[in-house]
Amino acid sequence: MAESMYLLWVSGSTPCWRIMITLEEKKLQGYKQKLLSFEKQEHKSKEVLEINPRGQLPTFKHGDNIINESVGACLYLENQFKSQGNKLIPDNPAEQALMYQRMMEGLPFLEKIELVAFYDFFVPEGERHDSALKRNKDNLVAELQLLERYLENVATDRYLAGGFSLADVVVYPNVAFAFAYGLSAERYPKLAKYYNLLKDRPSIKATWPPKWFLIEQKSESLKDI
Ligand SMILES: N[C@@H](CCC(=O)N[C@@H](CS)C(=O)NCC(=O)O)C(=O)O
Repeated sequence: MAESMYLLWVSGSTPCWRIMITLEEKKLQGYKQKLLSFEKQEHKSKEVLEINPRGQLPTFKHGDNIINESVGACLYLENQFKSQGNKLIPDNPAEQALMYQRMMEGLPFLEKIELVAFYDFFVPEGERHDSALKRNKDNLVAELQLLERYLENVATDRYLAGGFSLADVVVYPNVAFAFAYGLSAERYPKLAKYYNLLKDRPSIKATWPPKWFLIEQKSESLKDI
């Protein structure tokens, strides 16, 4: 079954990582994959554009079914392979509601991180303003503080929405990304505990990005947040 799947990905992309974690959790190892390079503009190649007209990664196919949006792909895989591997959407209505809530509200988190970590990269020199950067930082701090509250009781098997679920598949890569860019474990102890508890989970360990995009230049950019 996994042989009919094809993932085009780039290292350090948290949307790509979500699909890879889900494939591991659902025991779909052996899928076809290709690691591409942004530096070489491979995400704008004919091969990618034919499957994903946005020219973005992840680009994902299962047989003739194309589902490039990372969260859509994770939901698709869970639905198609419900009884295979680990269950990622709980049945209990209260648990399911919490899972969807945490998963969906985790989506803008990545942009909030990037607007601080890559501020100089995204905003041309003449257009940078301290007030804009400060607003981006305040938004990120508010998000991180909320996550600290959500993770108040974090422990083994007690993550963002109870047991390991799609909420973690979606949000954890962004948390790891923030720590890779220097986020302080002292200032965000619950997030750090969450980060460390899941670091060695087989699906996460097996798919850990071999290189974070631009990390060479920006690895400390979140240290004062
Ligand atoms: N909403 C998409 C986001 C995909 C996305 O933004 N991918 C980035 C890498 S993380 C990309 O390909 N950027 C290059 C570009 O937009 O040209 C998803 O969750 O799958």
